[in-house]
Amino acid sequence: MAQNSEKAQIPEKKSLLMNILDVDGVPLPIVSKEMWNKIYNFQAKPDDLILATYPKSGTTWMQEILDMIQNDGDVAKCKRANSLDRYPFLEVSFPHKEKHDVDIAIEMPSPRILKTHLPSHLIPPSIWKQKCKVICVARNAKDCLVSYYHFHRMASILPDPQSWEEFCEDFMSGKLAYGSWYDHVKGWWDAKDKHRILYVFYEDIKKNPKCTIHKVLEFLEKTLPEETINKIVYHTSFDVMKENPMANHTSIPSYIYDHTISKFLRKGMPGDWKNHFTVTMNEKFDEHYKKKMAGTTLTFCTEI
Ligand code: PPS
Repeated sequence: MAQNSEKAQIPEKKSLLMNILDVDGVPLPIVSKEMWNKIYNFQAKPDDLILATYPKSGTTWMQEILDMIQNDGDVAKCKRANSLDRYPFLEVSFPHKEKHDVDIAIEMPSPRILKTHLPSHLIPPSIWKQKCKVICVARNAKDCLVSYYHFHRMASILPDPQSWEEFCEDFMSGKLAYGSWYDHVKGWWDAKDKHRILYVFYEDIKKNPKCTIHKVLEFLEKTLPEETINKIVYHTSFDVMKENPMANHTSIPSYIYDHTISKFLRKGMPGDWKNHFTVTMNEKFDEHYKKKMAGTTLTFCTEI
């Protein structure tokens, strides 16, 4: 793997995540591949809530919303630990944790909120069998790509992006960790017709967070006073989360996330892609996008 001299180095014994290997044709971090049997055979419980996203689509944001809902708007409770330590990713292991997240998930008391970047066809079958509720957050491809690029720059657990142009090519051909954005969003979109899935869009949360919170509450069959909902809107806004060390990932060791290179909560705005795409790149991307998304009813907005 190419090393980026800008990046802090992970201590040697912890450098497990960095290579990407295929599982069923989908590139996954090596820590997912190594634990694949355990991950795929994970035993879900009926009251597990699954948060499924392609990377950089608003996972941390929705997690904060869900945590606030689960804790009835108690901000102090939501600051009990940093985002990564509050709820596990099913398929990931982080160098600062003693255990793989799948083991943390197994031991976690219910009610559990479990995150995953897995495409719908690789999800542990017990999640479907137990009829777990799934909240899927999707974000437009261009902003997702830009965010993923900057994340690869600052996260030592991922391979370095060679150049912006090459990174774009890798995104379009589905070579990045978790594979094709196109297949991922379409796969979950189709799955929503067969399972208990609430599919929401990053751009819609941004446009009207309160409306999304209401949808989530309805999906979870929960009610909260309007005052608490207003509190959740405020606490989970970009500006507030950006200053919250338990939500902005600054409490994660800098050898994992180097915020001097790029912030985890970076722009938080639909449309930032315009600051990165050239006209030529944009035309090429749009043409490719049209082919990949032909025949689906799934549509995104790329600015608000
Ligand atoms: S990860 O690493 O896959 O879990 O990343 P993820 O949390 O899915 O996505 C990170 C991007 O989401 C933005 N974000 C937000 N945007 C708006 N409002 C709020 N509250 C918020 N919280 C996180 C975050 O800034 C990343 O996007 P970019 O475009 O890089 O800023």
